[in-house]
Amino acid sequence: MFDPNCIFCNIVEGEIPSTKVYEDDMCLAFRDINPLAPTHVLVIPKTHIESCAELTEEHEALIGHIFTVIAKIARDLGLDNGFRVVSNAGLEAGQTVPHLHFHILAGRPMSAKMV
Ligand code: DGP
Repeated sequence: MFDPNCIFCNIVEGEIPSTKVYEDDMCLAFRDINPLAPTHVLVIPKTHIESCAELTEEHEALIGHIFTVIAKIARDLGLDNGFRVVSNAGLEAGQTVPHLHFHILAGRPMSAKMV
């Protein structure tokens, strides 16, 4: 579903430009506009889901697919030394864009939380 007021839905539609890393029928990956690590990619479902707190059994295939895509992106970008995957849900987690997204972060030591 498309939410016209959602930044990431508008990125999916091409109304807002992004630097794409990967795209298929179900998901899109693009560079974060405000990178917090040398590699900082966001992977989102094309359909509007507010956060991982909204997920139900009907989304299991989609989320499984997204993690397969995350592994592919990590291989394609050569993240051989490791990477972190983060998904913030809700205000207290610091979620700023209410469209489910998975941060992929790599390229510097990340012992402390930073997204
Ligand atoms: P979060 O705090 O988990 O909701 O992270 C949202 C991320 O989305 C944040 O790291 C910045 C990124 N972001 C916000 N607006 C845009 C945009 O218009 N383009 C891109 N590429 N990234 C965006």
